[in-house]
Amino acid sequence: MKNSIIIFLLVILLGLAGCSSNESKIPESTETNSEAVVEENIEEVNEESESDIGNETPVTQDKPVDSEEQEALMNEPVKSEEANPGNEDSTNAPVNNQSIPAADNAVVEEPIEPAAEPETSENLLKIQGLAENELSLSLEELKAMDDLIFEGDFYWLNSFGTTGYTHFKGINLWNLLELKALIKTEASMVTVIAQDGYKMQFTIEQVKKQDYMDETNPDTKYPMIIAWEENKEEYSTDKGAPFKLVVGQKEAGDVNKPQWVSNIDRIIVE
Ligand SMILES: Nc1nc2c(c(=O)[nH]1)N[C@H]1C(S)=C(S)[C@@H](COP(=O)(O)O)O[C@H]1N2
Ligand SMILES: [Mo]
Repeated sequence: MKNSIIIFLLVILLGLAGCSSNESKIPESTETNSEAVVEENIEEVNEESESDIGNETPVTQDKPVDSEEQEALMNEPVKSEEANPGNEDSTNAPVNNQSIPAADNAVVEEPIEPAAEPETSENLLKIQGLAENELSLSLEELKAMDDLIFEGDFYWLNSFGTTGYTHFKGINLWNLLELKALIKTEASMVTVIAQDGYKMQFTIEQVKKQDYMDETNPDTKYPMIIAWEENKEEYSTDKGAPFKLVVGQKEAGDVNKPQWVSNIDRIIVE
C-alpha cells in the first residue's frame, strides 16, 4: 500500500515536471533566441544608417567624432536640405548636395574620372569639366604658380560658435580656374570633392569673390584658396591629398569652417 502511494506520488510529480518543462522550456528558448537575433539585426541596421545618413561625410568618416564634429553633425549650415530645414542662411550658403545619394547625377555628363587616369594621380589636384584646359596638378606645380599664391590668417567660425584663426598658404582658386584651367564662360557651379567624399558646391560668383571677410577684422579681404600649408607647416602627403579649400566669411556670423574641404581629390566645373 505504502509502495503504491509512493509510486502514485512519483507519477504525479514526474507528470507535473514534464508538463512544466514542456510549457516553459521549448517556446521560451526559441522565443528568446529569435528575439535576440532580431534585436541584433536592428542594432546593426541602426549603426549603419547613423554612419551613412546622419553624417556630413556620406562616404566615409574615419576620424573619431569629437565634440566639435558632433556639433557639426547637428548644426552645419550647408548640409542637405532635410537635415537642416531651419537654416536662416540658406540663400547665401554654398549649395551642398553631398547628402543626397543621387547628387552624383549632377556631374554625370562630365568626365569625373577619365578611364586612363593612372593610380599615381591620387595626390594630384584635378580640375575637370567646363574648362579648355583640364588640369591634374602636383603640389610642386601648384607651388610654382608664384603669382597666384595667397597667404593669411583665416578667421573661422564653426557650429555652436567655436572660433579661431588659422594661418594658410595656398593658391587663389578663382585665379587658378580662370587663368590656368581656362574655364568656359558658361560655367556656373564649382564642386570641390574630397577623397573621403565630403564635398561643397559653390556658384562661380562665390568662387570669384575676392573679399571674404573676418568679422573680427574689418580690413580683411580674402579670396577662396586651395591651401597646402597650415600654420606654416605643409600637409604631409601620406595623410591624403595635401590640398584644403579654405574660405573666409561672407558676412558676420557666417559659419565658414564647415565649408572648408580637406584632402581635395578634384574640382568639377559645371
Ligand atoms: N574632407 C573633409 N573635409 C572636411 C570635413 C570632412 O569631414 N572631410 N569636415 C568639415 C568640417 S565639418 C569642419 S568644421 C572643418 C574642420 O576643419 P579642420 O579639419 O581644419 O579642423 O573641415 C571641414 N572639411
Ligand atoms: Mo565641423
